[in-house]
Amino acid sequence: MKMFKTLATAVALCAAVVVQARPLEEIQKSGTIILGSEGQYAPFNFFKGKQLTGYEIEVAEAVVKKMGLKYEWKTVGFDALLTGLAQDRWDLVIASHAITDERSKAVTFTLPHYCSGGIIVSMKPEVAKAADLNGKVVAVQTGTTYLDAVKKVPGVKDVKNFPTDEAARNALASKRVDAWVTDRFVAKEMLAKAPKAGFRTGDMLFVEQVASAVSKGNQGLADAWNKALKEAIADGTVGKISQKYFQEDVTCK
Ligand code: LYS
Repeated sequence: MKMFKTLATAVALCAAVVVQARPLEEIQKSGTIILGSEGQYAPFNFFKGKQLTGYEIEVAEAVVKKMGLKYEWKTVGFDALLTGLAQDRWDLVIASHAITDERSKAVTFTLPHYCSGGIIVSMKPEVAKAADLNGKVVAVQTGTTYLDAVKKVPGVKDVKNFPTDEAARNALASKRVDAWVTDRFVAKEMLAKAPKAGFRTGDMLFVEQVASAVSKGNQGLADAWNKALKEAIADGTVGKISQKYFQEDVTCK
């Protein structure tokens, strides 16, 4: 009896730990793909009232339509999104994650849906280049490639982490930091929306390709997504969405 109980506990533990990502066939059978995003990163993914929207939200919805599926969105903090794939909380994450070697160890990336990079934003003309960050305090969102990049800039006095990109921006606006590093298109949109706020963009620190991610090795799903994404780029659907949000084409050329 005791042995049986131990065995039963072991089986239950295994079942709890080994969560299997849903393969494409299973998603197709259910008819609905579960998508994960952040919802706090305008103009890529954000809430307009109760409605989740933005460049990559609209791109995802167009891609899913081409895949012949319905979608259901889940939103959580940026930091929890990729781990949620391994826990099978959603089938695919689209939340402005750049393709990096580190992340590629844990997840499988699809083809990129935009090409961009990290840019320096400050309120002083003398803080514009990487070298200008020497002795300065810089704000970034936790878990981002901006954090990794700023850590590598020699002489930075302090890197302050914030749970959202908006909180990092607010730290700059209230002059608690000297600079903020964010995505170049996020900065572009912000400057266009608030030209008198006193923000200025400086140099780009690095470039990156941004893609969605599926659970590590869920290749069937990645392939189906890639095929539909290619079609959506080729037929101009993605280009139209890009023009709407950025007045330019942000796809990778
Ligand atoms: N593209 C950056 C990265 O891959 C930032 C994404 C930030 C989303 N709020 O980490």
